[in-house]
Amino acid sequence: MVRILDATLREGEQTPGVCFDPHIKLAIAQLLDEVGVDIIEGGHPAVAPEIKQVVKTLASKGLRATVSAHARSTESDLSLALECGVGFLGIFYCVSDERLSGVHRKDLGTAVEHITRAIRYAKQRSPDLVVRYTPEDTVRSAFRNVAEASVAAVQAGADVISVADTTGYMIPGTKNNMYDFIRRLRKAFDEAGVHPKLAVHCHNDRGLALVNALDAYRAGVDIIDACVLGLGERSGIVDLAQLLTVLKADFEEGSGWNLAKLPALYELVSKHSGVPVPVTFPVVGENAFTHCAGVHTQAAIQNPLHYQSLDPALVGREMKISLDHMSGMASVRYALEQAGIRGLDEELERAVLNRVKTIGRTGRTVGASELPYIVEWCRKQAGGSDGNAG
Ligand code: HCA
Ligand code: CU
Repeated sequence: MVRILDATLREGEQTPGVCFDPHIKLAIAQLLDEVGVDIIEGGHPAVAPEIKQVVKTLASKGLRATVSAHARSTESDLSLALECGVGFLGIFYCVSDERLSGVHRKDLGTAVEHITRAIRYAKQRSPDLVVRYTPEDTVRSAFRNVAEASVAAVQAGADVISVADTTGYMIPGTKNNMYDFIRRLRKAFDEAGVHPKLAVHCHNDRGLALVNALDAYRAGVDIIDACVLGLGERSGIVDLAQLLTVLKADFEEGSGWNLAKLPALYELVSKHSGVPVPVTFPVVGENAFTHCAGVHTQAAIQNPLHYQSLDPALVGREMKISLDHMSGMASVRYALEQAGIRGLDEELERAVLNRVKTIGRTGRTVGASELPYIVEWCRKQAGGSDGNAG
């Protein structure tokens, strides 16, 4: 079983303009717990006292999920994180040659010394803590640096090594692909006699975060990071709902997940992040299970699978038919049936369809609550013209 780490409260808050109130963070964590994610990254306690307070409160909330804190490899960052009582600690330090010489002004040996000291310190203070080490920008760093730092990190006590595609750089089918990277790293670990769990953190700069995460899954990673709405730096990371849905629907993962909670989770996060859910967003978008064109609706009404490959019930949703300029008679009849409006003759049904199409051409759809008024209007027009004729 793969495990899921949700990073909405940490990486998600690195989305420009996103800052959740502490009580909203608790509500988000509660829903994440109900969905069934395994690890909730609560924040980076050294960033602000309010963040530390939230991480600490989350850690003592008795959630089923393990609460995690994010930290640089400095003693002050680590102390603040450890004071929160978390069960999981993520330490990151970039070991690319460019970063080592340009930013850290250290050689690899000194950097490794720094990283291992931090891990030993954390493990000494909290022996049961699960420690993850991330060589930031893993996939663009020299492989030998990543391998050397990671092997040393594991020998110092790290339990998990995370492969971060910090800039959304990997492309399946090219030499820079996540599957081969994970396999190569696992081999290097085996050769060094260390056996950490592997995690993956995929950014979405090329729109390939989910595909790369699935590539990592295929290569056998143990933990996958995701965020609600795919929030995060720049184009964010893997979208949680899409990841969970694919893993459950197509890979038999997540027997304990309750994906029917996803719509409520997305509504909450969208409202308080100010990031709207695009209508076309898979799984949770307004249109994700809505059929529009006459040909589609006619077939979907008979059997939704003609035009759906996912069961909306999996995520607590229903198939919908859109009433607009694309509608045909089947759509109108279905909508009337759904609204409990029965006994219309064909002429009246056609009048309703014409009205729906006219409204649709103005660029909007007809909602279920509007339909009875259209029926009433059309009935009156028919009655009126009957009257005139008589
Ligand atoms: C960051 C970068 C990070 C770290 C991931 C990790 C990334 O914002 O600190 O610590 O596992 O994408 O590399 O999110
Ligand atoms: Cu990131």
